Order: sequence, then structure tokens, then C-alpha cells
Amino acid sequence: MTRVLLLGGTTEAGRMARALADAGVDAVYSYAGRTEAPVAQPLPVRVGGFGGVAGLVAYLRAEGISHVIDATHPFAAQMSRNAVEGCAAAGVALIALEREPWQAGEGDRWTHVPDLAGAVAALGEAPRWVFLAIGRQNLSAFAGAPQHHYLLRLVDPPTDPLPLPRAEAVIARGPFDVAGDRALLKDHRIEVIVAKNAGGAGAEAKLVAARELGLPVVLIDRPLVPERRVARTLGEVMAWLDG
Ligand code: 3Y8
Ligand code: NAP
Repeated sequence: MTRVLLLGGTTEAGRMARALADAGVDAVYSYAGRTEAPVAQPLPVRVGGFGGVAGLVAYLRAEGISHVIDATHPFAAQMSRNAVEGCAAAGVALIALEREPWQAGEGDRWTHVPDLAGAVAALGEAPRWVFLAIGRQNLSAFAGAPQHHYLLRLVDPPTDPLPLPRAEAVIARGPFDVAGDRALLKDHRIEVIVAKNAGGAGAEAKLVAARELGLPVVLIDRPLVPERRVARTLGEVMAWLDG
């Protein structure tokens, strides 16, 4: 009997949920609970961590899950690691619905860095106007470079004081559009953008706007995740489920 756990939180996971609902597949959509009011989904939703690998295994067994689709963000590496370990332990089939990394095109001025520390170093010492478009969870990595003026974009208003002295936050949930991001970059006199190489369409607008404005981008490589079966399209996932 097919029963699917969809690890979500991305644009692709929303599309996957729609495909599963339309096909009448018995599935549950899982959010980590990072935001105050996550977007509704056409599937039953659960919110919050499972409690590590052991908690995930217990959930898979208690809920009779037969298949897990990991459609989390490429930077949600801990969840992806837990999914590989938990599904192996519980004997549950796993596939990752993963988007391609962004590739630089004509006119892009990208500097690839391996991690957050690399991004801080790439900004250099001289104070700059920086669009730090990495969300909320990793801002403290930039506390060592307080000389820059940071524009932040957060999903929810910050509850704690920001760890950066010269930071201004705009509150917005993507997906974003090029016109809006171009205006944001110009209005805030942005000189450089720092972003994660998330891939996908939901966060790409700032890169297109940067190209149009001739602005440099510091792009953080994805963290490594363990080997697992990977699908690039919804169709591949649906075929795997039918297999
Ligand atoms: C809670 C669910 C959908 C999914 C939309 C995608 C696109 C818009 C772009 C910028 C970059 C960033 C951030 C971003 C984008 C989509 C997608 C994506 C980047 C929501 C959502 C949840 C989250 C969590 C949140 C993180 C943060 C990261 C903001 C919902 C809106 C920067 C990633 O405050 C916090 O704790 C926020 C944390 C993880 C990264 C971080 O470290 O701060 N996403 N984002 C999910 C859960 O609870 O399981 O609230 O509806 C989903 C989306 N955010 O259904 O349309 O698919 O990537 N999300 C990055 O790419 O760098 C914004 O501003 O340009
Ligand atoms: P993470 O660091 O990989 O995971 C940390 C812990 O959060 C996990 O061990 C798990 O807790 C819990 N968790 C993560 N995703 C979950 C999910 N979908 N359902 C239930 N529990 C989940 O995760 P993250 O980077 O904070 O991302 C959290 C969520 O935001 C994910 O849904 C992800 O798709 C979405 N998102 C993240 C980014 C990003 O930049 N990281 C961008 C866009 C969207 P337990 O160990 O207790 O099970």
C-alpha cells in the first residue's frame, strides 16, 4: 500500500504536492516549522522536526510510510542526511527531487565560494553595500565583517536583534520577480549580492537583476549530501512511485 512522506519547504515540493494530490496518492506534506505561516498545501500537512533520525524512523513506522520524497532545499543538508539514514534503517524507499545548481551565463559576474566563511572573505575589508540574501539562520557568520551595510530579506520579522550593526531587513516571502529585485538593488544602492546556489526559479530573480545592473554576486556552493536516488522532474518521481 503506497503512503508517501513529502519533505517540503520549496517551490518544487509545492508542485510535487499538487501532482500527488491530483493523482489521488495517499501522502503527507512535511514542513520544519521555520516560518510563522507556511503556504497551504493540497495535502495533509505536518509541521516540526521529527526528533533526529530515531524520531524519523519512529514516524515512518508509526505512519506506515512506504515512500519518502525529499524535496527540501539543497541547503537543508541535515534533513537530507537524516532522510538517507532513516529510510535505510526503516527499509523505506527514498528519492530526492533536486533542482540543478545555477550556472553563470553571459554577463554574470559570479564568484563561487565553498561556504559562508568564503563568502565573508570574498567581500573584502572595505565597507560595501551588500544584499545578504541568505535568509536568517546564518547571519551570525557575517558578524565578523560589521563594516558592511547589509540589506537582509527575511520571511518573518526578526524576533531577536540582528547580529549585524549596519543591517536593514525587508520582510518578504518569495518567489520573487526581476522587476522587484532590480528596484530593491537600485533603491538600496547595492554593490554586491551574497546568495546560496539554491537553483530553481523561486530565488533566481536577484541574479537576473544583478546581471542587468552589472553587479557582482558571491555564490555559496551547496553543502554535500549523501548518495541517494535523485529525480529532476515530477514525472520521474511519479514513475518511481508506480515502479
Ligand atoms: C519554511 C515555506 C513555496 C516555496 C517558496 C525555493 C523558493 C521562495 C527563495 C532571497 C532568497 C532563502 C529562504 C528562500 C526562498 C522559495 C520557497 C524559498 C530564500 C519558505 C518556507 C519556509 C522557508 C524557510 C526559509 C529559511 C531561509 C530560506 C528565506 C513557507 C518561504 C534565503 C533560502 O527565518 C527562517 O528561519 C527562514 C529560514 C530556511 C534560509 C535561512 O537559512 O534563513 N527558506 N522558506 C519551510 C519549513 O518550515 O519547512 O513559509 O511557505 C519557502 C521558500 N523559500 O512553497 O512557494 O523553493 O527555494 N527561502 C535561499 O535560497 O537562499 C530567499 O531572499 O532572494
Ligand atoms: P536542515 O538544517 O537541513 O534541518 C535541520 C532540522 O530541521 C532537521 O534535522 C529536522 O529536524 C528539521 N527539518 C528540516 N526540514 C524539515 C521538514 N521538511 N520537515 C520536518 N522537519 C524538517 O533544514 P533547514 O535548512 O533549516 O530547512 C528547513 C526547511 O526550510 C526545509 O523544509 C527546507 O526545505 C526549507 N528551506 C530551507 C532553505 C535553506 O536555505 N536552508 C531554503 C528554502 C526552504 P529533526 O532532526 O528534529 O527531524
